[in-house]
Amino acid sequence: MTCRQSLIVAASFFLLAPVPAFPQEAGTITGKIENRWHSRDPEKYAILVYVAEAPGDFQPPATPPVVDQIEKVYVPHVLAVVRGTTVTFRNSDSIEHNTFSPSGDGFDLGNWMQGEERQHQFEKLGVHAILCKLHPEMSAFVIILQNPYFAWVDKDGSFTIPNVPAGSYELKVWGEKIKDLDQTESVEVPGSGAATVEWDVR
Ligand SMILES: [Cu+2]
Repeated sequence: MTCRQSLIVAASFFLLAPVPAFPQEAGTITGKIENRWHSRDPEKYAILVYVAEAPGDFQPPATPPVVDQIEKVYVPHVLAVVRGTTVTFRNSDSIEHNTFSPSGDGFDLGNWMQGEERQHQFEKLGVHAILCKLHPEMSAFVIILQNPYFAWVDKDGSFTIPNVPAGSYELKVWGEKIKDLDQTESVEVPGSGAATVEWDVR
């Protein structure tokens, strides 16, 4: 191969090399939430902050998250996942349990024994109260979201939602003690860096 031919080969290789996809501009939503119930007991009165709606289709996780039943308590007590996610409900107790939801999708997985699991694929957006017909004191919440841009508020009220595509969004909150679930906060996410939100949640 002549020097000239080598140059042509090298040049065509360069031209044919895959062009990396233009990276989508994304920023972070960070902020602080004030809420009297959450500041009283951040674990008991957990607060979820989420982007109400974002463009695009979002894939549920390949591995179904698990909600366990341990000593007559649902663990975790609250779970937030995107629409279409299948959740595994497990019974780790030596007694029989049931799992049903009177809200959202509205389903009853029946009763089952220790070591067994049942699954439900969640389709309706919003809050699903999870209950056991055999033990009225047992409860959990599965929150079905349109997109994966959400965060649980830290003990001190702060939160961070990373990698949100640049754009204008409405933030919403969910918590067991939050009365007005329609209250929103507008946020403008930059192409890089952070948008900061200070939010007094009723
Ligand atoms: Cu039970």
